[in-house]
Amino acid sequence: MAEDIQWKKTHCARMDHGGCALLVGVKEGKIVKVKGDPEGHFSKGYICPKGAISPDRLTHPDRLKYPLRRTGKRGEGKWERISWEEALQFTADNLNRIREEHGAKSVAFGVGMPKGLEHFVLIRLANLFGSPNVIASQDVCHAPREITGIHTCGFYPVADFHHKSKLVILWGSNITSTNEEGEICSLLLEQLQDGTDLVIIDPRKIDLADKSKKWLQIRPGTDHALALAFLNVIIEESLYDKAFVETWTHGFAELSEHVKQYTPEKMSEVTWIPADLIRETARLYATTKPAVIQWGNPIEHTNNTFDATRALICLMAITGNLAVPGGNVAAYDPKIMGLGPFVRADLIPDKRKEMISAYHRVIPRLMTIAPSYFKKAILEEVPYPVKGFYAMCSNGMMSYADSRETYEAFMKLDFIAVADLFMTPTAAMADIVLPVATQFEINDIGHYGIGHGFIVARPKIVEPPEECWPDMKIMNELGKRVSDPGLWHDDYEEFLEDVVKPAGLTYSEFVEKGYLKGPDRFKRYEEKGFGTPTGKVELMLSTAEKFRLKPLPEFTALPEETSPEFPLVLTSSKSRYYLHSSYRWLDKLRKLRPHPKAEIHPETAARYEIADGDDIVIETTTGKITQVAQVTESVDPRVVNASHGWWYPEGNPRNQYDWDRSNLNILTSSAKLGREYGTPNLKNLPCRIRKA
Ligand SMILES: Nc1nc2c(c(=O)[nH]1)N[C@H]1C(S)=C(S)[C@@H](COP(=O)(O)OP(=O)(O)OC[C@H]3O[C@@H](n4cnc5c(=O)[nH]c(N)nc54)[C@H](O)[C@@H]3O)O[C@H]1N2
Ligand SMILES: Nc1nc2c(c(=O)[nH]1)N[C@H]1C(S)=C(S)[C@@H](COP(=O)(O)OP(=O)(O)OC[C@H]3O[C@@H](n4cnc5c(=O)[nH]c(N)nc54)[C@H](O)[C@@H]3O)O[C@H]1N2
Ligand code: SF4
Ligand SMILES: [Mo]
Repeated sequence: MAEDIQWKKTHCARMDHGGCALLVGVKEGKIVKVKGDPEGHFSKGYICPKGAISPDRLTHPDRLKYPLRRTGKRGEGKWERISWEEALQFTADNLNRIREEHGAKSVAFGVGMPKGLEHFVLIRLANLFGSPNVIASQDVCHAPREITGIHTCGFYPVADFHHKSKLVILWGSNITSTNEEGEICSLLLEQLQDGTDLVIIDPRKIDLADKSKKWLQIRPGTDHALALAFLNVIIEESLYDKAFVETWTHGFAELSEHVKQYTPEKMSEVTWIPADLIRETARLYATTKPAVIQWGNPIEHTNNTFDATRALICLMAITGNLAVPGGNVAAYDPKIMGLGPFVRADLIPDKRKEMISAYHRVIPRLMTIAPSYFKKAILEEVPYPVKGFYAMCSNGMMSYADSRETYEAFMKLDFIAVADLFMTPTAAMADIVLPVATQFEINDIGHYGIGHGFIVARPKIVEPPEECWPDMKIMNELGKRVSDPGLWHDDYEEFLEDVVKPAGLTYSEFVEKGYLKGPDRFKRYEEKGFGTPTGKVELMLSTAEKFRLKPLPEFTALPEETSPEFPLVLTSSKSRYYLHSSYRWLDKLRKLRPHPKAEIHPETAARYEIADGDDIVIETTTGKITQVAQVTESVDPRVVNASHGWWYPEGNPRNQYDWDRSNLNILTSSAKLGREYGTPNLKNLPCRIRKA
């Protein structure tokens, strides 16, 4: 039997940021097995349980297979099957009508976590349609790191796992569960085996804590305070890289003076980390070279994210760990098509001034709209009304902060089209639902535009079922009906050719190679300076006044005020078994993690008379939800670590599949946003719990 399995190579996708090289076994046109490819350049045979189960996404009986049009009231769960021709024309007619009545910018285009090349085809669709409004999760995902990086040192400093570091700090990054940015956790595990030291900064005792030299159990949402205390110690004790600081930084004197106030003792009260441990860790980071900070998502989950990311880059710089092998580096792309030409940014020159966020004066270079500002435009018509929405790869009902507000906003929209592979709470709110072909069923390119300097091939393995279309094809055909048809391809697969053509390759030649990686280049500043106005790392921002930014990173107060009524602190983390809101419908994954778990300490459980496995109500000033208590010593007694992304595919379709029962974002609010990125507080929320 094994003999008639044909093994094909591709890369994993859409279970996290993707990247592991896979061998996919096919028999009679069906995928029968998936395993890690030992020849994989980055992953060398690694595969996680999600990756192994990933073909089950394709064969679920309830998968969307035909275009659907709403027949009942919005959200009522009544649909009729229609043809693709009708679906495309109905969508195009609505988008064109709204553009005529209210202008192109009153149609917004939504994406979620970047999943594949369609992400950039969607931005192109928005540009060609004439709308400056692409709604994305960037406010809480990577924009703070990337764009603060560009303003501070001219590039996005990614962790270089391709060269050996003496010390790795996992700062709010649970890489063995999340494989962040496809920075394949196998590369890190290899280094650890090879003697690299590890420091963990996490409110939870994550798996790797046992392998770490130090674990700093930080109070959620206080990462900026900790980073400032590190700066204080390193500067006070003269542990910084003097030659680098003198030649290559701007504003060191001002930073030194400014961080004097953030003593380990004072910041210990804020962060709950003992002052001695702060001192020892700062010393360790400053004196071990090269040392790298793998910074995770939680540093982007409060309205202080600008301070946190600024302080972290200052740390990388003054310790001489910026742009060196095994440190935090600029990644250079291989010779492929640039993003600007791909999305036809030239066709929408006034985007910066016209986009919704221009009104809110977000940081320059953030080119997508934070969901909270998008909802303000729908509900309050500020700065202008938004009436239409085309969303793909995105489940805003679950992933945007303040879910009840999201519901209200979606109810108020004139027209919503959603492309997905399953009927999600967001798709359930649409007028038109478009069934997509996805990973293993489409030719795709991974990691384009992600900033890590490589792309991976994800060739198609099997045919999609029934009437499922690749997103790229849907948009290519819709695009011809809502914008100049001459700017779209005859065959959507030409988008793949466009990307790799500058490398002198066809898509199939690229597939043969498997991946393309840009050159390793270190200390490029020695030739050209840093890409900032001063040509140096701007510890103090020279553009602060011009862009109304803080010149120096600060700690002023906790993201949310403490309150006796809500005595516990809420945080969350991603599940190793799911991607955000996706795939709760897969039996094999559901068996591994059947419920949304909320971790609480045994003391806390005892205080509230809660037993392991009890349903508990978690409540903040914004709302309440139910999750399942998991009693564990891995969290502080003052902390609740809840699960994100939970809805129930088996739930009631008329209630959007019980979207409000366990959804973490019912508890978050978009009332208080960080000005630079429009980021809400997802961490450090005062909360209370009780047995349900
Ligand atoms: N409170 C809280 N909120 C958060 C976060 C958090 O930690 N806490 N995390 C934030 C982060 S980092 C992110 S990136 C966002 C993620 O938010 P989203 O991107 O909205 O969430 P996902 O579940 O990744 O994906 C959304 C949808 O994409 C669909 N999908 C999968 N593959 C395809 C495909 O090929 N084509 C199409 N059309 N659809 C597909 C899935 O079925 C799913 O319904 O959430 C953010 N929201
Ligand atoms: N399995 C899986 N993998 C994923 C995803 C997924 O949903 N599931 N999502 C993908 C996406 S879009 C992203 S952006 C990445 C995110 O990847 P990560 O950054 O690794 O994601 P998280 O799990 O949100 O947070 C990482 C760790 O931070 C800890 N933490 C919580 N609050 C705080 C805090 O306030 N400070 C600090 N220092 N630590 C804190 C959590 O306990 C957790 O262990 O993962 C990607 N990979
Ligand atoms: S770690 Fe991510 S890329 Fe690798 S197999 Fe698992 S889901 Fe796929
Ligand atoms: Mo993300």
